[in-house]
Amino acid sequence: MSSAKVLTVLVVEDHDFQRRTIMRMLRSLGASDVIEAAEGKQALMLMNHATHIDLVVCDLDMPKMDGMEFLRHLAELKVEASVIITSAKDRSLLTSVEKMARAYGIRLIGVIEKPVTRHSLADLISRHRSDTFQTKQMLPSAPRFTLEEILYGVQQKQFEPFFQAKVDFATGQILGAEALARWCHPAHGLISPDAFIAPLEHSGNINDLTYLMLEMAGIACRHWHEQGYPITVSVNLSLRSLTDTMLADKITHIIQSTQLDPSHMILEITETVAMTDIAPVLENLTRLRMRGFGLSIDDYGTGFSSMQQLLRIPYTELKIDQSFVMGCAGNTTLLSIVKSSIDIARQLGIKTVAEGVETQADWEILKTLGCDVAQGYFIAKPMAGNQFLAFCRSFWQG
Ligand code: G
Ligand code: G
Ligand code: MN
Repeated sequence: MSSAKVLTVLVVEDHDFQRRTIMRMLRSLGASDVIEAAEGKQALMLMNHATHIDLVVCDLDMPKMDGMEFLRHLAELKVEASVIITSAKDRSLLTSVEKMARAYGIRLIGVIEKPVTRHSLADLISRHRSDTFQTKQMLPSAPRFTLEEILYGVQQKQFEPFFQAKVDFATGQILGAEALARWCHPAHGLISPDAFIAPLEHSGNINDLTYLMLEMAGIACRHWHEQGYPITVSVNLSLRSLTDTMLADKITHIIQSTQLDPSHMILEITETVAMTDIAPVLENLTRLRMRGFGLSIDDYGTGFSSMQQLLRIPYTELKIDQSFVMGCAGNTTLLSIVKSSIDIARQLGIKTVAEGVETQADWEILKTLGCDVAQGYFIAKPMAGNQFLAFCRSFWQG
């Protein structure tokens, strides 16, 4: 924490002794200002009146207002602070609280099982720092864009794919990369997908971006092949686009124009809640599979009728969602979900990809379980096209 500048932390904890302990640890970790509240109402008042709070460390089990209600009010206040939850409850319960907090739009950096240690706090605070650093890098002033601005950006081809490596657990070799859209805004710099995917999807304009991504990812992958790296590229497809029965032809056409063989492209589709219009989706995906494209079920485990979807669609790959992968080495609930996902994939004869591998410990256990492919910060973050080629050069095991 040597780079510590100002870090104002609010500790919400009803036990005096625990609260003081946490406050002491925070100070020793370089927090410049630590304020306290013994219960939720008082904390909310402080949030309303305090100048600025960067981080809230909040207990889950409190009398009067519990941690969950506190988080909901926090979300309603639309405060920018990051949140760390502490609790003595068991891990599976904490996982649902985590999901709830995220669903409320809380910037949750993690959950600490009590007793809180200096080490676990230090770990999450450094994550907070890199998060805010990244957010600042990506979104200088967190601009919000109108649909017109986004569409203009797409039309001007201001979007480009960043690439995140996918690596073979068994050999450590690079197998491919996932293309993740970034908007290189002429005035605001790099903008991440949360600012543009949803507006494009909801307005029925996501195809414009998808086509651009397919073309640029295809060209990049073709280039990697020419440079001696015969790897795959994965592109995210919005389920919405798949209701148009012309999509498969359009995609085939684009990939043909880049001279990439479809067997080197994987299309990732997120499983979502009950699809009513499943017939055209099946037609598109089956046609794409027949033409040699790989099909990946993205964010597996977060959707609805997982099993049913798997049986209907000829997937070649299953991507275990990062919410189950991160920290699975130290969490029996997560681990059992990961295991059963690997089992299902094995029974279906398709590959498993663990997304969100961040630590050596998670890498080791996933490898032992027989997971095929790793993707995550432990290996590499998404990077620009030219950087990715340099990464291949340094990482390649020829
Ligand atoms: O790095 P990351 O922040 O890139 O991506 C956030 C989310 O945006 C992910 O869920 C990812 O699937 C989605 N995403 C990234 N690029 C694309 C894209 O080109 N098309 C679609 N539909 N989703 C994308
Ligand atoms: O398409 P999908 O929802 O699977 O998009 C992957 C998302 O996960 C991207 O936003 C990508 O940046 C992010 N991601 C990939 N690996 C990691 C990781 O190890 N840690 C975290 N926090 N995010 C990751
Ligand atoms: Mn994906």
